[in-house]
Amino acid sequence: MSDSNSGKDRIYARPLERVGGFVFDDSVAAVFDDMIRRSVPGYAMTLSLMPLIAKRYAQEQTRIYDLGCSLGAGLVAIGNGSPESTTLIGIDNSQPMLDRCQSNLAQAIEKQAWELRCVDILDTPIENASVVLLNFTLQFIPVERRLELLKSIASGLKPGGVLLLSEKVRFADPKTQQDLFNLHHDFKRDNGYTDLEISQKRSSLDNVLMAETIETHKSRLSKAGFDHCETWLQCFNFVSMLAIKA
Ligand code: GEK
Repeated sequence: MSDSNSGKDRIYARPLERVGGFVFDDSVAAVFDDMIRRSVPGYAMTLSLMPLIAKRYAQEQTRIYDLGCSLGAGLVAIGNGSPESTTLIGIDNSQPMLDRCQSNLAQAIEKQAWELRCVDILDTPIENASVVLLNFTLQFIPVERRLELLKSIASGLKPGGVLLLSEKVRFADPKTQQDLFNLHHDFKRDNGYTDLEISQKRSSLDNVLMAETIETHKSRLSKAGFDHCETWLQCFNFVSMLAIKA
């Protein structure tokens, strides 16, 4: 990421009288790279392995979509492993994110054509796709609209295409849920966040980020039209899944 994205996340460092719902505004976009790397265990590894996934699944003359592309880290990673004839399409409904994404992609992507669209991913037709990324984005979509989104992705994928779905998850077993929740907080503390920052951020995400179980995701992916689905990476309560259209 370029210097314009290198701000340190201090958004919840001071006590707030009222913690509002989390939004992807300019202040978040300015520190987002630091925020996601210090908050999401496995984020860097997910990105680092995306080129291998692209090498195996991206097809000539197809589109590669990143739904909720933020600053473009996923597009750059997947672009690295994809044929030159692919077109990279980044979708996000936060203009501050896309403004920064635009300059990141201009510097990082040389091979492929690319375009960014500031729209809701629920209003985005998926066409002629071989790889679709939902890298920590489905969790922000209302639960009752997730199936229609996945159906639209499955129908827009070519045979042999894949959806890479990364999510924060929860666990049905209360002890497992508590233990992995605690480990996630240990990860954040270890990365320099204070208990105040962790608790204010958690409040801001209440009813904004809705985590589901791995089983719920797998069953929805199957209903949506994916033929094979498996977790390929898990770090505490964060997972990445590969859903394949036969
Ligand atoms: C990465 N994938 O760095 N329509 C379009 N965009 C949306 C919507 C929506 N309905 N809802 C949320 N977003 C990225 C990280 S961040 C994950 C993804 C996180 C966008 C939102 O604006 C934000 O940029 C992104 O989805 C989620 O690999 O913050 O934990």
